[in-house]
Amino acid sequence: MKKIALITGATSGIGRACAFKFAEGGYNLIITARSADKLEIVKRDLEDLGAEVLGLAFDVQNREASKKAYNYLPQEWRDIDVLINNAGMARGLEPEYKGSFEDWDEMIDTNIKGLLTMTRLVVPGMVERNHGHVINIGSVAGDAAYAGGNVYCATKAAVKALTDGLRIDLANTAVRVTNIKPGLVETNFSKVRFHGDVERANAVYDGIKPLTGEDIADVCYYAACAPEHVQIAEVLVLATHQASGSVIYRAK
Ligand code: 8X3
Repeated sequence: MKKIALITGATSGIGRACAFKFAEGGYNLIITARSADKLEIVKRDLEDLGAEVLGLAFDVQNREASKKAYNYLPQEWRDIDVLINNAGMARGLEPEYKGSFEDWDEMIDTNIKGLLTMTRLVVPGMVERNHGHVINIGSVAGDAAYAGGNVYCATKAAVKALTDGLRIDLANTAVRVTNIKPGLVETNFSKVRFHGDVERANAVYDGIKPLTGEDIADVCYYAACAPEHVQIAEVLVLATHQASGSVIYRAK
C-alpha cells in the first residue's frame, strides 16, 4: 500500500515541490491550499506521475474549516504517514514599531496557529498507529532576528520551539519530528512579503544564486526516507553565499 503525505500550502513554492518529490517517490498525496482552482491544476500534474491525490481547499488560518476538512477525510485517506506543515508566509519588512497589525495577524495565524491546528488534528492518529513523521518548514529566520524581520522571525522561532516541544512529547512513540530551516529560496515568498511589488521582491535575490523549492523538497524527502530509527531533528539549509539570516555575500 502506498504511503500518504499531507502537505499544506501545496500549490506553490516549497509545498508544491514537496508534492512532486513525494509523488515521484511513490506517495499518495493530500494537498491543501486556499485556492480550489490552483489545487486542481497541481492535482492533475501529480496524477500524471501516478499518484492518487486528494485536494482540500481551506485556509489553515481558519480553524473551523481546517477541522471540517480533516474530519471529513474518507477512511482510505486517514492513515497519514507524513505531515508537512509548509503553509506560511512573510508579510512586510517594516521596523517593529511601524509594522501592520494585519500583516502580523496573518503571519501569526498561518505560521504558528495554522501549523498547530494541523498538528493537533493529524498527530493523534499517528500516535495511535505508533507511526508517522511531522516535517515543519521553519526558517533560518527563526535562529536570529534580522532587520525588519521581527514578527516573521518570531513566528519561525515559534516553529522551532513547537517542533522541539512536539519531539519531546512524542519521544515515547515512533513518530518522528523534523524542522527544516531554509534560507533564501526563490519562490513567490518575497512577492507575498512585499504585497506584489515584483521589483522589490526580485532585489532580494540580486547577486546571489538562491535555493529552489526543489532543493528544500529534496531535504524533506531525505528526512522522510531515513531508516525508522533515524530522526533528522533539524536541518539548516542555506544558499552557498548566505552565511546566516543577515549575512549574505552578493556578487557585484
Ligand atoms: C525565508 C528565509 O531569510 O528570507 O524564511 O527570512 S529569509
